[in-house]
Amino acid sequence: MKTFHLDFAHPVPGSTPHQSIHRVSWQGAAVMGILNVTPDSFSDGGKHFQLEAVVDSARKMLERGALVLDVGGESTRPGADPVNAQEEIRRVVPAIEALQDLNVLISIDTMKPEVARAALLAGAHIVNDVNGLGDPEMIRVCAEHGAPAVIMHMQGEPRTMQKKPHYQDVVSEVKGFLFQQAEKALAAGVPSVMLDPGIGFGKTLEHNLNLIRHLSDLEPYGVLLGVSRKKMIDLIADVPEAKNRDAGSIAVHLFGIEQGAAMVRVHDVEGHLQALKVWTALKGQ
Ligand code: HH2
Repeated sequence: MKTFHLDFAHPVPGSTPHQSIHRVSWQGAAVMGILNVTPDSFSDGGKHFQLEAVVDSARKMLERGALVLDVGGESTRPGADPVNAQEEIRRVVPAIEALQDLNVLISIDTMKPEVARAALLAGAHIVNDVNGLGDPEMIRVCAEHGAPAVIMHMQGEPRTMQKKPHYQDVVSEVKGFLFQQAEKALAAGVPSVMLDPGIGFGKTLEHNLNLIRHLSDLEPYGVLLGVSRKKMIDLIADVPEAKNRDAGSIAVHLFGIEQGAAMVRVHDVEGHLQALKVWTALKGQ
């Protein structure tokens, strides 16, 4: 089974010193649990608006085996209205502070450098940027705080990205963008990066399928795959309600792990870990 790692400038939960940095390592694919603190997220919006509910959900995800919790304060579902930085900070900072006692790795899911900075100061450890570090200030924030970044590809912006996605060659264009951003970030002092093709972010079903089939093209970087409850499952299997799409999500994620994904971003942590354990046993690993 392949070993993956993320490097941090400072000690974080689960890290061990490794030369001049602190390293979190894992074998096979890890699970990142989604903790949205938004009133309008497409599948779990509103549920975590109370702090006790956030901590309760987080604790359950950890007990079930999540390695990272991904806290987000702005919905990026297709057509979502943007939220200003102040409001996003008001949503995520108290949640991140409330999670500190759990001693868990936390990523902040944001496109805004000021939100990332506030979240890192409040105790987050990783920046998950669906805008792929497109704002150079985001690279500076990660480098200054010694925090790894998840670099995701998106064509356009959430409000309009699904109107007319277009590529000449989706796999090589997405790979070209991700590698270029990864090199920029590492050269600027970001300690470590993971790459994410951005399923559903300015992509048709065909684009998504093609990218998932070619995930291994993104190695040698660690790859994050996020398909949990997305429209893609509905388009394939006719499941209009997002909350009913966990079975399809698990199927896509296991396929992605077979292609080399290091981490999957999911709502249903328990279901994914059950499937992963069975799949790993079958593989004899
Ligand atoms: N997808 C969503 C949000 N953040 N981050 C990464 N790295 N990869 C993804 O695929 C990804 C992401 C959208 O899903 P969700 O958080 O469930 O919904 P919403 O944006 O409506 O809150």
